[in-house]
Amino acid sequence: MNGNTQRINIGRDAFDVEAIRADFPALRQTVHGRALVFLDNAASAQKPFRVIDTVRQYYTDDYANVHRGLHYLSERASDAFEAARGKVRGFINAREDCEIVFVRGTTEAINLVAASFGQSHLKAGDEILITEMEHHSNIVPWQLLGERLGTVLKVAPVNDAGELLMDEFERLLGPRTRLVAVTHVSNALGTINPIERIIALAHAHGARVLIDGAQSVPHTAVDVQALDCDFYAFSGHKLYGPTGIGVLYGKRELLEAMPPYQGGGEMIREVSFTRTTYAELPHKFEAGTPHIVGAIGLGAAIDYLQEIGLEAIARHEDELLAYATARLQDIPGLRMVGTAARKAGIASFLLDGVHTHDVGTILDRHGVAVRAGHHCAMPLMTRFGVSGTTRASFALYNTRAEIDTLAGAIRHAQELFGR
Ligand code: 7TS
Repeated sequence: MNGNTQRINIGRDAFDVEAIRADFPALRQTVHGRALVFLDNAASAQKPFRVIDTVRQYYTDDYANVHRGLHYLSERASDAFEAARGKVRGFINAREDCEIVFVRGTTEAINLVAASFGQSHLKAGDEILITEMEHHSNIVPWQLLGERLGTVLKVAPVNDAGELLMDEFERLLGPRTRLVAVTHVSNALGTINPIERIIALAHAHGARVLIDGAQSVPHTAVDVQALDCDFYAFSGHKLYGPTGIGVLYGKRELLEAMPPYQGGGEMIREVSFTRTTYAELPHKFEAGTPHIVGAIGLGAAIDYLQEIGLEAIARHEDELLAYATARLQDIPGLRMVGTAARKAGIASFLLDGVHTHDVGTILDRHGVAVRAGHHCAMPLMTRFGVSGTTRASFALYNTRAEIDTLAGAIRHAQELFGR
């Protein structure tokens, strides 16, 4: 791979999936003697040369700590780090760069809001409304907060298709609801939630809204100003960027009214043993040396996606999902879990008489990487009366031929288990 750097073909007219695949070196390998078919993208996506090269270049030539020394390299690193923040701002159309807080990922973003917004804006008896389809990252922080503050967690149910029951959601919004925390796209089912309506309803009740965007930003353009959400959280590693970097967007006036999440370097203005004052946004929330190169790599991932176009990516993935749904539903003994009318590129399924982990293992022998299990959404699995599912999740580099391989491998699993 060294010196074999490929650049994407900017300005492709049609969506050229083979050219895109060539941008992702990991996709060239074989697994158990078969071409890798990577369908575990909801867990984490592979990285294009653009990201790999950017990270390599910054560690090689431009590396220094940010916002500290006045020396040349530190200034260069600081500029690149802040430029990455600007790219994220543009990507989700936030109003100001200072509304973009770099964190480790979606999980840390939500924990930051729970700790900081929770401490400053919530008290015992206040209600936080989530849904039955949340990832554990959007459940457990609210439970921890409840243990500390006595806040109450309310949960809006889903129907058998895995769609949020909006009547129930509305009924659960009440005078004590202070925060609504909802996933944009379900990682286990693929359901796209009607977040525009959710945000409008929550605001009409005086509640703030946090959107968990971990599964949405890779697949759809997001405009936080148009949405008018108060917080939006996502992870870099699902967006073809590095691990260990993520984003919390928050409206400026809210972030300003919230206390720091962690204390340390970078987040202060002045420190004495009796009193410390804090830095301006967003640094108030970025204690310690940040994941400098992670942020810069995330900026490169955003550049890459924007050159291809989020709309073109969404079209490609919608087409893949439709094809996969048709192919899988054709398999006798296979049941889809999550059949919402609006879905992003996730196909969760069960096979009669074959344990999900066995399905995952046999698919792996065919070179097909999927996730099998509860997908960090145990309450949702309980709602569907299952312990887990097998999940294929699609990315911009997947193809119909790969879905054919998936379908063939599923049939092989059935044969092995005598179905
Ligand atoms: N929220 C959603 C909706 C997610 O899908 C995930 C990760 C998270 C939060 C947490 O993100 P992190 O980057 O902080 O870990 N989801 C998955 C998954 O579906 N399989 O592995 C991780």
